[in-house]
Amino acid sequence: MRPDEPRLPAFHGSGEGCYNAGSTRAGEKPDRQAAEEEDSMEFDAHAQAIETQGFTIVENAIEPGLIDALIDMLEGLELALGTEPARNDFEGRATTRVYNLLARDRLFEKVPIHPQILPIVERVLDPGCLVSSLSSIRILPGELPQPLHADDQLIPIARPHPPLICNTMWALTDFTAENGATRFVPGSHKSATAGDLSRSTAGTRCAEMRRGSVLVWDGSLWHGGGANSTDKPRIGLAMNYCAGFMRQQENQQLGIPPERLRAFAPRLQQLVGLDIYNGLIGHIDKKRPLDVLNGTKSRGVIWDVG
Ligand SMILES: O=C(O)CCC(=O)C(=O)O
Repeated sequence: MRPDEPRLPAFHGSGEGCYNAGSTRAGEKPDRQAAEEEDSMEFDAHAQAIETQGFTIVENAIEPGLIDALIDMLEGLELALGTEPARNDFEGRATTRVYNLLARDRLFEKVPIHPQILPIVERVLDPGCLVSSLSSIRILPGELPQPLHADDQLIPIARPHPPLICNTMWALTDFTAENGATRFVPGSHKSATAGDLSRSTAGTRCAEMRRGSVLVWDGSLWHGGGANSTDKPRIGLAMNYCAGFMRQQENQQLGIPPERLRAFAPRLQQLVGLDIYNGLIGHIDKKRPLDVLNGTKSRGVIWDVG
């Protein structure tokens, strides 16, 4: 936030490597249940903020070691892939992006299931939510503001509507007003129209946050990457989720090799769409995709119950 902007309520992650300012007094350790209850109340508060204002920032959510590893990995990937900026205004002519990250390296498997972020997304959507896409966004010096948009604006459903998409931006570097921090229009998730695709920053606020913090928003919120007037890149990870009954933005089942899918943690397998939603949606001949992939016996679908 800019200093003249009202501060968001301060939330503190309590994951490994994070200092949770409110959780302990010196020499005192809360028991596991108390810590879980405290986390749960924080997740509720974040979900409530998304409901009312369209966004929240989870400060210090990600372990510094994971941030370092992600930065190194992305640098290596961009070099290996020869990644260049796109040639369109939306992706940015001075921005590099690497898509389909779950297929690139096992390190990225930690991202969709992060214990300080996924519970918030599960509250905004529901636990049957899916990974919609996972990509990196490196805004280079000289980039202009991205056109203002809503991530659900290609979905032909009247607005406003309940959240269908819940997206997150992981700050791998500090995000500042000068280096391209994401800009957004608070409350616009309740608007009857989507973003106007203008580059104007009038009426927008800036998600200034420290490296390791995460911006989480309702997919109806108008937003866009900021301009970078510094001499250093702004690096973010766009970890995006959608409702379990929707089509994912990146095709996870074909885009990730079967041997990689088989090795995912069970929760990640669900999140990429290898389970069925509400006991039915996504089945193959009444089997879960995961059972088809593994040749294992399936529990069947909701029709088989009772
Ligand atoms: O890079 C950002 O801060 C936002 C990017 C974004 O909203 C998008 O590419 O859809």
